Amino acid sequence: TIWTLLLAGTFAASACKESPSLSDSAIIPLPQEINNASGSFNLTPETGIKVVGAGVNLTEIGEYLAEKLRPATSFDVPVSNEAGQIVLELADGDASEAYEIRISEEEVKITSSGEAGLFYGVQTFLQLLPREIAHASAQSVDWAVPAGTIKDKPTFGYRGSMLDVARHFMPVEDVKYYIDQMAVYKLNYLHLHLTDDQGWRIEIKSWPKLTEIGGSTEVGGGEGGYYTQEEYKEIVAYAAEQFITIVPEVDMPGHTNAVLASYGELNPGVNLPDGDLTTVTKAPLEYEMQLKVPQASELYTGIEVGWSTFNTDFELTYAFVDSVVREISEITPGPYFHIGGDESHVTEKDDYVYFVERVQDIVSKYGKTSIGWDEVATAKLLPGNVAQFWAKEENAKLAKDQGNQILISPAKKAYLDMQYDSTSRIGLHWAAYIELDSAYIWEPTEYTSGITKENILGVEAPLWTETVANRVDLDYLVFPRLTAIAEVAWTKKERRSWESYSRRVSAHGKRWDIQGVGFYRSPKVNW
Ligand code: TNX
Repeated sequence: TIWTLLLAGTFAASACKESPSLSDSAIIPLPQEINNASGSFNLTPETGIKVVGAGVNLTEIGEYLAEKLRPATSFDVPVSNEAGQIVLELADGDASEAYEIRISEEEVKITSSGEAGLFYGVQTFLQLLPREIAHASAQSVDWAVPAGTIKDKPTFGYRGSMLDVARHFMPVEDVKYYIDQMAVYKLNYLHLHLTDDQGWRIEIKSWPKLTEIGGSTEVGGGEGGYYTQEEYKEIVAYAAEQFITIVPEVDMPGHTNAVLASYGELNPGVNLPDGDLTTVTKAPLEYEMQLKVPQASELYTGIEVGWSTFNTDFELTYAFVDSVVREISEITPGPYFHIGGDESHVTEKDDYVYFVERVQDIVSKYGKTSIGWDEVATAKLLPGNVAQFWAKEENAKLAKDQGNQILISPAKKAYLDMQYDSTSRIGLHWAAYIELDSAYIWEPTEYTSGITKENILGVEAPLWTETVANRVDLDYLVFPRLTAIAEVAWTKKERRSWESYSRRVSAHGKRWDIQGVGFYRSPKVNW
């Protein structure tokens, strides 16, 4: 009869209904290789995690995954070395960020020869689950993951972001929140811009007034703040658990008013933006003493740049830098120390070069590698030191010609503090308006003429905070653009397309809604 035919037709249709395939998943950054298989793996109340191999942090990685799975599934998700359908296997070989995932109906197996690689495999796996996994409370959902295999590895070894905690101070909790978000997108370096004209944000035991005075305000005149060394160590450790290395920055010789306001003896006589000359600098000492006791500058809460400088002739300046580099290096396990070096518009050119070269030696004495904003390449860089390209191509070129590597942060593409368009509620626009498609569509190895893959250490997206006062502001400028930069840094150019990314980022928008991340709903995306 007609009814039998109709019924049969309905069954046939539902049997054929395509379940989503692995390559349709919304993974950011896009993995280098995805192959589909039929069927799916389902999380059930019995699913456990099995860790295999001799890594010191394997159980922690297993627990990290379990803690992400438990709230929304309400399953126990035990972690052990004995049994489990989700296997995290640390394979032999040099520690690597590359990983593979094999998903069958019975098992999910994540393999890497490095703990970082396993962690990235875990991040990818989490993004394969239905978005309800982002809820903090139990959801009734079919927890299916499409079968297939993923082979993945990063294009660049340094994938970073920067928080300017100097212009507006950010509490430890907000920094941890940012670290959590970076980890989702496989970013592995967090650069903390700890000092600027408006604030000094890290305790230095041998120079206590830096935080007492220099840490006491911020842009707009708020109360500022700083991290004690214990708190800084807590941030470093928290980041390390998610395979993120902290890069501390002390910006000098410019951007130093917070220092000069804290210690008058370091103040060369600051040419404040309104033109006040406060002290005499190069007079012979006896004469200077009769004339004027060096006087601290005033604290600054505006947003002008390029008007402050250390005196590069004072030996005390270098004694100061030595203590600061020593104390921070002692609590920084990562290899890099960022010396700033940008926009020193009131430092004589020769003085600037002399200063950068001396400071590099201090950093190297304490076992760290210097990174500096691109202007540092006008000095003779030590081998291995890094120039961070933000504005001047000719500086990137100078670094390359000296045989040094470049960290790519073009202000027109990677600056998270730029407005999206002229209507953006906060943000600056001196470099560009950066809509999401503009933040996505560029290629680090082609951006600067003459700078190719082997000259590039990696990519970093800085968030300057002149206009960013709190987490709501941060969310708005950072999301979704941070994910665009993360993909530019991770996924090879041939695999990237705006069409694919914009589809995937809309899926992330739904997760951000669940988590209460107040992202910018770019009109370029169908959210
Ligand atoms: C330039 S980028 C600066 C910062 C500002 C930023 C604002 C760089 C190395 N220096 O001091 O905060 O512009 O976008």
